[in-house]
Amino acid sequence: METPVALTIAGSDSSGGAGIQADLKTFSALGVYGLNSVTCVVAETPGKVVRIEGLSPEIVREQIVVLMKNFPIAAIKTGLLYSAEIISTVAKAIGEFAPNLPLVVDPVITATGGDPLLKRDAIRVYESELFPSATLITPNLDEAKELLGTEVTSRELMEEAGAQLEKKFNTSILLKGGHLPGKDAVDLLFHGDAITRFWEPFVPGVATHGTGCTYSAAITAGLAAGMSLEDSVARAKKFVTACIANHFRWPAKNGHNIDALNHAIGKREG
Ligand code: PXL
Repeated sequence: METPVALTIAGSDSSGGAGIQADLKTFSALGVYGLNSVTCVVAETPGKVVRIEGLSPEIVREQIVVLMKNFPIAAIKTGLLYSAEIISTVAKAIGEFAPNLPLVVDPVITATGGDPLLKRDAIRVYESELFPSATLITPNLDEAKELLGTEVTSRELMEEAGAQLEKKFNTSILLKGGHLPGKDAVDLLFHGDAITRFWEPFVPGVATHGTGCTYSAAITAGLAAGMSLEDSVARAKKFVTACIANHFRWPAKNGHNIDALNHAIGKREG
């Protein structure tokens, strides 16, 4: 069988565990050939964003167009899109060249360490221009708060918030509850009339980033290979948990150890 091809449109993480780098490693581990359109370059470690520079909307578009014209792309994901202009450009390019492909939108707003990644005025453009094309949107609880204006602090509130998001944006929602206290990290998929629950043991004590990027890339890899949305999410949940459980750790240079996701785990198991 031909190797499936997926495209990620996202930012570059200099520390390699999140962003484009996480997406490409994930695609590779799951047997999918990964293409990319870089939106911005982030100088950072897993805990601290030092500087972000956006690329021009023109070069973001050109990367997408040249790939669309030449590769049999089967699914797309978006990660950090940086600015309102880039979101708008990406939405238009997808509308023009790939209106019917599965599209997973990870609405990246803030880094795991709390540093802002997306410009504030960009959230409304996400809602009006990109969400209408999405097959699936994958907010964590902080992002759900930005999108709904209400805090989501319990499993019960997750059920309400997910249903509201599905209705508001008229598409499937994976609401990720990994930040709630508890021994399991529980996520809810709102897809049509069904709510499906996915859970894996929460892996404590790992200070890393890129789990959201990895999760949405793994879902995209499943869709690119023709798997259903539910099966793609189920496999992706196990994959991201394995990447965390098998994390790398290097000794501190300035008091904090550095942890990073291990995306090669899928290959090791296979
Ligand atoms: O984890 C969110 C994220 C997404 N994209 C890029 C990032 C990060 C986190 O740091 O650097 C490029």
